[in-house]
Amino acid sequence: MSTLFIDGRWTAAISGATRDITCPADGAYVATVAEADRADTEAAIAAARRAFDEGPWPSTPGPERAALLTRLADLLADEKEQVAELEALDTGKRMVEARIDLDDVISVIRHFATLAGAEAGRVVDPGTPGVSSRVVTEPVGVCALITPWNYPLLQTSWKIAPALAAGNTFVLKPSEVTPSTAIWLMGALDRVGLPAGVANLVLGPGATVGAALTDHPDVDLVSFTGGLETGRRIMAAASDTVKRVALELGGKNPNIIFADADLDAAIDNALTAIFLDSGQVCSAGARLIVEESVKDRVVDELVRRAGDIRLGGPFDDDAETGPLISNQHREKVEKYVADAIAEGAVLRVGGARPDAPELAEGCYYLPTILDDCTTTMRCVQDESFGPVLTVETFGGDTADAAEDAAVAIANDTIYGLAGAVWTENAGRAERVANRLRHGTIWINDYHPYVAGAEWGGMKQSGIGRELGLAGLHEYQEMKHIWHNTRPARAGWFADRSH
Ligand code: TXE
Repeated sequence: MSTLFIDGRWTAAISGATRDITCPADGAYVATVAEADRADTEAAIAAARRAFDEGPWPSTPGPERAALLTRLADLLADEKEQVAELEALDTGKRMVEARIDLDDVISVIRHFATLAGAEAGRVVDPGTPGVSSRVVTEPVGVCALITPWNYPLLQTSWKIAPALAAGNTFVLKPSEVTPSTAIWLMGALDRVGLPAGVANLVLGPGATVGAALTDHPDVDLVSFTGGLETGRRIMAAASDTVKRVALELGGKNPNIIFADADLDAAIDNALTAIFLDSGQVCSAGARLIVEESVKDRVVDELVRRAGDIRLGGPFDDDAETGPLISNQHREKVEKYVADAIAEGAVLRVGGARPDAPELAEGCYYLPTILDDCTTTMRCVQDESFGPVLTVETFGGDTADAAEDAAVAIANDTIYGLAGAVWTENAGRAERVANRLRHGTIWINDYHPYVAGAEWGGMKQSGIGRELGLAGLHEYQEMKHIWHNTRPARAGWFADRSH
């Protein structure tokens, strides 16, 4: 099964190992792919190293790199339906969501094409006659790009597009359970003319393939999106060779509703915030923090509507959200809910697998709301990465006290990725947004992002901001060049030769 892409060639794993991919929506067989190990990964790293040290790509002019990325975006636009189907079958997500993801991928690639073609570097005034001084940018080198399963091609595009725009070479390791769009991508990069060895693909488990990428001395940069525990391991593994590290490690994101909010809009968006893609979104609004005076109205309505959400697979046009990624992940979510109830949370809706026979073969879990939660509970602190909303309340004798309480609760987490505040009071909205220690804050909205804005986490949600479609800086080294056109003797140490 030749689905590894190394040095411009499709190849099987050296060991001959393979893995079957199945669709989480119904357990149906999707594909068989090669399962790499350390030896394949080292071959891919060697190819990327050669392509960086000897190949034309790092010194290819920016406009040519931009043109290649534009051809890639055009190709994806042409083949969007076919690629959306690959993504939907691997993840179980609905086609409508897969198509939206691919529109995002196309705009990410076009965004970085624009940056690749732009002038880089700047002139610095050296303050010395006869000297010119400038800061130039260079690619970092060989990048290990490790991605998860929830938005496979989108998260891949956030990494490969800036890496290529800046002139790096890379080895991509997608999640072992969602490899199909990464395989399409390698073929597409080959078709649009990327030189051999610049883009390499290894498929396989994190513990072997991922680990081989993060401790290898020939890898210069690791960019990882995934779970906090894995992120910690990767940062430790990368430290021996002092690699550049960019991490996006999820969040436990507060969604704060003040009593003076437009409650209909807030409730509607609170459902999207947590139940989109069954909560398997790093920025999911998993913590509802609602002012006491409107709590019953808000939560009763959320419970009613959550109970009506229709579940279904990629081709079910009536479905509103899909399955979890695997049975293993569903079991983790089930344990999380059981533990939450054991520690005092009150189950208001969900908390079980659906009983509809047509969903029996899929990894479905009902939209779930846990009421009466407090910040000290594990369910409020730990990411479930499933369709589970916890409810906390706040209040105060004065408006200022209520604001302080909401901010304190929302910041009481080791994560810091995203959050939202709902209020019709513009001053309060700004004050709260400024005080929240999370990397993206939405005011009276949830989830949107925009090419050109940055994305990344504070605290233990991560390191680095490149993941959000901003500049190329995470994938570039800065170099200062000082050019003295009138070299003079330095005169520090006496020349005693005469
Ligand atoms: O993620 P992992 P898992 C969170 C979410 C979820 C938890 C675990 O809370 O429940 O993580 O999910 C590769 N060295 N997020 O186990 O393990 C792995 O092969 C190098 C949040 O699926 O982090 C895959 O390619 N790589 C998140 C990638 O890391 C390793 C999205 C992600 O897998 C490795 C997904 C190692 N030692 C899960 N071990 C987000 N931030 O959006 C694993 N990998």
